[in-house]
Amino acid sequence: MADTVWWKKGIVYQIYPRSFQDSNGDGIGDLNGIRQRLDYLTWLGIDAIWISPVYPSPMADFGYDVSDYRAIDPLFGSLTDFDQLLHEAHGRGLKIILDFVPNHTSEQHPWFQESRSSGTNSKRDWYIWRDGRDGGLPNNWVSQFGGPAWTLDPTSGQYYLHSFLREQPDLNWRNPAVRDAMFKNLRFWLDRGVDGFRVDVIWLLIKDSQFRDNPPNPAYQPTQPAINRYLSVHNADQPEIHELIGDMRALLDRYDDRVLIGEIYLPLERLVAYYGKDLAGAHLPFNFSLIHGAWNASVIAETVAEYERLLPPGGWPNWVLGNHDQPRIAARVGPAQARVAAMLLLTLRGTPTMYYGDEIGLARVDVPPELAHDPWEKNEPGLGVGRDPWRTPMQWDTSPRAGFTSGQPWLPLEADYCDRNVASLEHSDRSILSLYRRLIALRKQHPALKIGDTRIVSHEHNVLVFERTHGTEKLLTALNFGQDDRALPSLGSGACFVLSSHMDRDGAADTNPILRGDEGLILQLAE
Ligand code: TEU
Ligand code: CA
Repeated sequence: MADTVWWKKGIVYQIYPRSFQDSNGDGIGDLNGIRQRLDYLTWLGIDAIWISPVYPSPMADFGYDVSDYRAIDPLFGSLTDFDQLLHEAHGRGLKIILDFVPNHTSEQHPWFQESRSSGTNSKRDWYIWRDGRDGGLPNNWVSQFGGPAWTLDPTSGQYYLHSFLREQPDLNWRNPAVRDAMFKNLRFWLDRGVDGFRVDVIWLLIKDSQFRDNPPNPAYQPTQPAINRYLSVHNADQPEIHELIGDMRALLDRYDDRVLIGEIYLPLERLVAYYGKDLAGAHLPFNFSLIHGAWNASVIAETVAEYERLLPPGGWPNWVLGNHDQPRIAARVGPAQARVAAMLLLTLRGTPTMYYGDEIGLARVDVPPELAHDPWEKNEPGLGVGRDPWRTPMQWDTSPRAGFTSGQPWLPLEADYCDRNVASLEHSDRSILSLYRRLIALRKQHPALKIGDTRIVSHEHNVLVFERTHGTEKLLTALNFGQDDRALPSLGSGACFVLSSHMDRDGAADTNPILRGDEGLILQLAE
């Protein structure tokens, strides 16, 4: 076990930097703020921090529109602050994973400024420029945030492609010069000592070389975001992507133990291809199936079984409950099931990624329209795609702005932050925060949970039971996704309660214990 690499045995914690901790009173979280909270992260027990983008950016998409890949936006601090954060994190044994945004730059990036300056500029082909077709757009591709994926540039009369906002022009990854320049940017951070990257929309980097129209989606409903109008056959998940990811991975492999995580929204059977041939692709292609599937025992059992079946030999699984783009878990399943979800995430086989604030049970924080920031919400008003309610400030204590800032927080705090905050919950034995901390500690303490094998035992009556084993150690997780009490299958003699999600029982278990509604249990079976 000692030789198991850190990203397999560790827990990743995502920080949305604007919302974690403000250190200078401007109402926006920053790097020094994160550094001030390292003690908390060590106390919680996580192993690696993934920080959403902190590079210079006009913030059209809050950092996912990068104008300089080799610096820190003054809003978040400086390179010196970053180095200090990295140094202090490493001093505590914490890894730092940066967000790399290669699909597009900001329109303010000097490369795009050059590229758009004329049809013959040497950087013209660094982006994706096309002539219109029949007096209209080059093809029918839609932006992920709604509206056409093409914008006409009057200087040359050509259109440029943007899979997201028009302020986020897509780079042309078929151009070797783009690869070189972007790989150099990766090396800049690797040389500084970062422990890896979460690569934004990695499955979108390569597009159809002929720019063919996408076919219509027969299941499209007008209540859905416009991106669902067509099937993403030609603008995403192209075969050539795997060679590119292989090159990216080879670059990381020139350093010690760096991790490559890919953000990929694809069904499991397509997702697993991103491990690459002979596992030479992403170490961890993000598995979002717990975000999109129904919340019940049989669907989750099927998902786990399907994923385990599809994983390539040696491919290491991973699980995610939420991120800055998705409704928080507590909002999706409610506060009682959020505790069951915590136990699921932290006892499944594979690296768990937590989203900041989920450990205090943060749910949806209503953001009045006049305070809304998310450009997606502005692009597709009325569709409920605004991501602000999942990006609100971390709540640390009962002081006036929850300890997040001395100024005006950029997004509102939850109305009940006086009850839901780290300082209050850390001292309460049965709080969700205490539950997360116990689960994290257990995962560290038990090789069966950390790196053991898994097997689904049953999924009847909305109760999922699965086993984790390592050597002679055998643990069982039983999760009740419903509200009714259920008897567990017979455990044999000598079983012990390790932890209930209600945090009110331990010690010897009966042979047929009752699992209460909304309860999760970890049991240790006799050897
Ligand atoms: O998100 C990619 C992305 O495709 C999501 O917006 C997705 O469409 C949606 O959430 C699925 O439900 C990444 C970043 O995580 C996001 O914050 C950025 O806005 C986007 O890329 C552009 O860089
Ligand atoms: Ca600040």
